[in-house]
Amino acid sequence: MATAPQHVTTLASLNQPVSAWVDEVAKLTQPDTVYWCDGSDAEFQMLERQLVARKELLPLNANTNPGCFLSRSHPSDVARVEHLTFVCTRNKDDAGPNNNWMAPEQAHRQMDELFRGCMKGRTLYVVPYCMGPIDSPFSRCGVEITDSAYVVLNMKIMTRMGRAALERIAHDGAFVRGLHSIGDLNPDRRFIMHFPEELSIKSFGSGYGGNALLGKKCHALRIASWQARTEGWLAEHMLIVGIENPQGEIHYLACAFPSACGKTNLAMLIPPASYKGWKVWTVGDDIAWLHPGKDGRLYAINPESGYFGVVPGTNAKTNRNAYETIRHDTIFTNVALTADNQPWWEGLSDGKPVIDWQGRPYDPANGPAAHPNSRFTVAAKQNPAYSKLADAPGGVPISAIVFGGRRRTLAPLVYQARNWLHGVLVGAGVASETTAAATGAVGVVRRDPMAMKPFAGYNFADYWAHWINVGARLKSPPQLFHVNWFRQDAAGKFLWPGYGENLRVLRWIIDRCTGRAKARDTAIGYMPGAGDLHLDGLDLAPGALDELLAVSPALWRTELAGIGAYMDEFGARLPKALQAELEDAQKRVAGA
Ligand code: OXD
Ligand code: MN
Repeated sequence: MATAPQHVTTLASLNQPVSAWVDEVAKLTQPDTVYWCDGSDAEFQMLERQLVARKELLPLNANTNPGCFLSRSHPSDVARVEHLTFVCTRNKDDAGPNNNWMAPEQAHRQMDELFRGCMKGRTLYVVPYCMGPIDSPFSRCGVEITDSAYVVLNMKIMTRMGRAALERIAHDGAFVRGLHSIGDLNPDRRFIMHFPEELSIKSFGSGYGGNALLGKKCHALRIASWQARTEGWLAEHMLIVGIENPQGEIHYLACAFPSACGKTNLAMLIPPASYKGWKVWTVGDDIAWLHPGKDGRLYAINPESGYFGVVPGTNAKTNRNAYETIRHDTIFTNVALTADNQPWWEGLSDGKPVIDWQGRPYDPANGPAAHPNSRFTVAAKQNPAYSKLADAPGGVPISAIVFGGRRRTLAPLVYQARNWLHGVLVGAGVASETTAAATGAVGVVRRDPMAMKPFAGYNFADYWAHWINVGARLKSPPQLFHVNWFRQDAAGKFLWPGYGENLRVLRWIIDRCTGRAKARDTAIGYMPGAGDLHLDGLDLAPGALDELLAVSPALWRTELAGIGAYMDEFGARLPKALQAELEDAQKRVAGA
């Protein structure tokens, strides 16, 4: 093994339990070199240079996109792999019917065989990271060991990574252990295993963000949701956004939508022209850790420090903030290239692709030029709408929690739950059409409670019970809502324009929280009447608003029966209160 440079020895000596674990992993994986990451900019640039020299990172046009690079993944490694993702608890029922399960001993045995000798000829990078602001009591730390320098670069952007995190680990005395190798990228030897009882993760055979950046989905959602239940908080697949009205009053919303359903766009929304004086502040675009505060409100931090966002569809009109954010110092993964080496993707208004995401001359017969799940990785601080409170150790107070999904039919533009328990039912009943963020068929409606189907690290029945308990501890809980930006008419045309116009719906939501807006009491919850939304300057197709705000009792009877059948899968563990709430909802719809 190569001798460690001086600063590396110093880092290793900062933390005995981490270095003991690193030694153990190095013995198993047999790397040529062990490198402890300090998280400095110099280190980031050194790794970039190494990847460029190996042609694993392509510098993009330095005039138009300074500091930007393109990475191309193996064509079979472009998304999360839910069928290869496991939660390994001693008792199978603790993982629940919502997770793939394997006994921990078997999973360790199988993974250790894959990891044995897998880093020969490679460098083992030790990546200490902190999820959340370094000085927040709500933050939690981990160490990822990986043999991918691309992962190190992404972890530096997405987390507080390096020396400061290692110092915090020494202080906390606990950390999540994440072991990752890209292996040989063979999908038959690809597994993402979680051991919540041991606070550890083993991921092999993929370099894709959601499978390989272990701080993100694996730690901040699957392991953290387990930790959160033990410690009395919530780890959720939610953006956090601050909406400031012209009077300077700011309300923070946490919104749970499934992957690739516009969380990044909503978190960075640009107000419509007629909303003069309104401002939108991004706290987070993907994950929220929510803690009951001493004042009885719920407070949120964003555990991440960067965005790993879906690129296609991003342009100056749909999301000008994201568009500005990714103009420099951004890692693009699986986008196409123009003749002058600029990144290109479907939905970008200018330029033409000449090279597709696989590096081939672009030919429309091969499909889209950029992969539909192509991504940008970029520091959150580059966002022009970055909230001043994004790094606040105590987080931001949440006025409303908004659930949503991608539904062509059924779910109206917006409705409000009657109370917290009804809101838990609304969240538990979320269903959405699948997207390219995970491998498998796209556009199929599936149950995705609280947008956490791929990410809850334990049995959903226990998770819903935990939600109910957290609500009971809040004197001033957030109001709970459901939205659907994706309703279509009979011809398949979207009824609602989405993007910046969504602020009109968020305004009604905030006004409901402050008691300023009126609502109709309907069979599924409180809804705006046509005159209750501020739609000035918006040109909706005739009849569109009526359709967007319509509730079909017949369709809802079928939907609630479907939710009931889904919940039955959880058997006796399903909270009785949730079952009773469902029966009440069914009665209301039956009588409508
Ligand atoms: C993501 C996802 O990358 O949800 O955020 O897949
Ligand atoms: Mn996500």
